[in-house]
Amino acid sequence: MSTNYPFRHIESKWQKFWHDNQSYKVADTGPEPKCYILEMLPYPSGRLHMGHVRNYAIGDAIARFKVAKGFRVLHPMGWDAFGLPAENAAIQRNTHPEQWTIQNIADMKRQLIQLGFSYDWDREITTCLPNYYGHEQKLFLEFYKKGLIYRKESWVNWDPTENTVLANEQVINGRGWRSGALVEKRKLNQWSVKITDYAQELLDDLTQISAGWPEKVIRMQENWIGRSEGALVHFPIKDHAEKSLEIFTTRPETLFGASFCAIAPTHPLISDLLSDNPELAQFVQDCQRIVATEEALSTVEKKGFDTGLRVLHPFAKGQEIPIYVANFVLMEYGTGALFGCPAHDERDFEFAQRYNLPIRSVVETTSALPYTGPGKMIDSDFLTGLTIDDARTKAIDALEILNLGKRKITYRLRDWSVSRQRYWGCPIPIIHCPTCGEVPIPGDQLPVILPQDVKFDHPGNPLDHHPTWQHIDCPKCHGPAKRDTDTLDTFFESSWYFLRYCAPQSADPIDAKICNDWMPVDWYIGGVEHAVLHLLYARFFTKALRDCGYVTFDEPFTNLLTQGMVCHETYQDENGKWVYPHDVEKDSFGNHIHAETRAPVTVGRSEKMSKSKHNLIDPQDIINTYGADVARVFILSDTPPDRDFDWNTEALDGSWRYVNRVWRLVEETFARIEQNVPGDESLCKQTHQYLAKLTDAYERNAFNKVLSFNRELARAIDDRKDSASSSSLREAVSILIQTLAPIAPHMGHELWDKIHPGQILLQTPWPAVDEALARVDEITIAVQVNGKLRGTLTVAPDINTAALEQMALALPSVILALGDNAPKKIIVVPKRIVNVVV
Ligand code: ANZ
Ligand code: ZN
Repeated sequence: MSTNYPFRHIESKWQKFWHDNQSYKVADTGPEPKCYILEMLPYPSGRLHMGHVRNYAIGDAIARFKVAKGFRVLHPMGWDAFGLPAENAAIQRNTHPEQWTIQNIADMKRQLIQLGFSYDWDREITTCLPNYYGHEQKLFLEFYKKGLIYRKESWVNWDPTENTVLANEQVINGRGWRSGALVEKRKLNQWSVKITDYAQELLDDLTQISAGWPEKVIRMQENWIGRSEGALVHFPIKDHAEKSLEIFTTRPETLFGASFCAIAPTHPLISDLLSDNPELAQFVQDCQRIVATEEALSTVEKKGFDTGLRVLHPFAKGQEIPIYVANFVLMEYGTGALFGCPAHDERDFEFAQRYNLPIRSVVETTSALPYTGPGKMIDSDFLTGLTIDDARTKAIDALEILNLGKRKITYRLRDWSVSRQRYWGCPIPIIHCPTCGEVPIPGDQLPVILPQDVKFDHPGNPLDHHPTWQHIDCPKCHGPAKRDTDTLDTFFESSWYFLRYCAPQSADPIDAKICNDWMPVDWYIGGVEHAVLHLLYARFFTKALRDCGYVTFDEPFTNLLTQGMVCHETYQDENGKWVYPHDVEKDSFGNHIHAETRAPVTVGRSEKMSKSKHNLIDPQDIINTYGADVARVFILSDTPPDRDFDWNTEALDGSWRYVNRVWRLVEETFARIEQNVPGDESLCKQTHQYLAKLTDAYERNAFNKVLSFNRELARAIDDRKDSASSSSLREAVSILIQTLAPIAPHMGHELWDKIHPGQILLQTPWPAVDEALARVDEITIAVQVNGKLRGTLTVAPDINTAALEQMALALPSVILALGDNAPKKIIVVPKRIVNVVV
């Protein structure tokens, strides 16, 4: 027997070939139809993880298949290179964020090349370089001119130790994730993007893409946008004749069940009318301790404070309703105020019980309260007897006549706050002048480049501490002014990079012509964790840039594939400490033990690979031991791309054996292929039947199926390798190689070169299915009596039902099973089962 597949030599040979020949460089024009395959760009943390390998192996298989199918494929790669980890690394290791980032990019790029991915590296984008973020500043200013970016005071999470704003996700149990300090609410001037202007379009256009996106991502986007139809209602404030409290409700028909109003702790009414109440001030301060995300609020205990203020019911003359300040009311939603109807809302019910407020049913029910189902209105004056829907319309009409309210559609979607008090991000190209106010940096002074000489020895934003950078003369009045020292949220960079890949050297941020030709992306592949924010921002950018005249399409991504997570069992030692997989062995009884201490190890659930649980496998180890092709075959085996992948060491060995088997199969068949001998031709039919299945599996991105059909084809070849005619063997082996190559490209190229010397696999079109050969002329059908298997029939696939029933009834085993009973009915499941029921 021959030796193992020599992957080291072969993989580096073909990587060099692809590089030297610029094999993956793609032209912006050409006779072939375009196809844009895009994988989410990685954050350059320094090392690829298994999730990257899976993501990029999927993208590469699609890209290589499309190339073989005759498309002109754009398949670029880049780096989402701004962000906090670089600053943390700079602080911890005393390097510069840029140096750390650039080094990491070099390391990860080497790994991507080692994996043999087919990227057009001429289009590489690094978002932390001025030739990317400078263009981003131009786009920022375009949005600014259009009124799509504005500055406003908003409440932020302030970490008093780090002197910076924290994102909601960076606040854990009310404390800064790194400093551990109690986070405060502060009002700061922040730049915001008016994504809410596009709320309805972002919702409506989901129908344009729903065919190509996973259903669950569409639902998540819908929920995030969160359209609610309802009404604004003005409640006159007692003893303040000129003032009223404006609330938003989705259930105006329940107004007769109102027993309190509640306002957010930051509602302006508090400073307006209640500023001299120290107890209230204390309550408000306590509320601000907890971060007001909807998620946090849904779990926190509902608390309120009676302000003493009363409002008048808009319909029920003389009825007074108390105003509470409540910790569960969000200032950012609706009007920051609501009326509570305890009988028909869970949260209001809880609140009313706690503060002894009346609970009045206004929808008829025999169920327990609170009741949120359908029904007829009761005890509701002019609404009594109506259905909920009719009552809603009538209530709003009445409010409009009284001039106390109107119809209103609200969205849960908030404007996107993009200011970060950080160094390692795109500088905001605006100047603040004491005379002129906000002044955009003129175009000829762009890009605004980050200063290199910054220190990380103070907490807070290094750009603020820089001695000179922020001081600049105002471009308008030439007086002394200051730069904005905030940088942009890194989601800004990832919102348009796919447009820049189309023409990465363009002097304009986006080359409209080229971009309109390449876009939209045909397949976008990435983690489902980006189902909401990144994908929504990218969709928004596309629409906003369309309205700025840059592009002509509405949606950036036609098809979306959200890959599942890569998971691994978790291990703990006797003290509950996490143990790395490479430290775990099985003893001779099959029990898991620690390789060094020999102490027992408990095996926990399979979970997403993570540093904290130590259940990581380093892809570099797999590449070093088995090679890139085996790593790729393994990560695409057994599991559909959109499902979670459970690490399985036996399957890894199985992938290694399979790649070796194909290698040897070509060696073993080679002499016969070359001899041109006649022989058994039956392999032709099987080859084309598998080719049809393999092609279909590629079209569906069912790479697990691809690999299992490919194995079956290898088995068929193995069975006939000594009897098949040379021509049928040559065709079968060629198709075996070609249909494995998008997943195992190095071995594919090597074997192709062996069988077709001088031909380059990458330039070889996908084999055409011979339909006549591929046609299945017989299928096997199970015959049951009362659901029990009694026999099988081998028939033509297009046989009609009547003939099938007759054949089934004529089977001796069926006659025997029926005995004297006449069949009552016969159920035929096309192409599969005939069931005779007696
Ligand atoms: C009265 C009412 C009666 C309500 C009832 C519900 C049930 P969605 O559906 O998510 O849009 N609300 C209004 N503004 C709020 C805010 N700033 N913070 C927290 N809650 C707020 O939710 C709309 C409902 O949430 C509104 O309808 C309001 O309570 C509450 F039987 O008004 B409802
Ligand atoms: Zn000025």
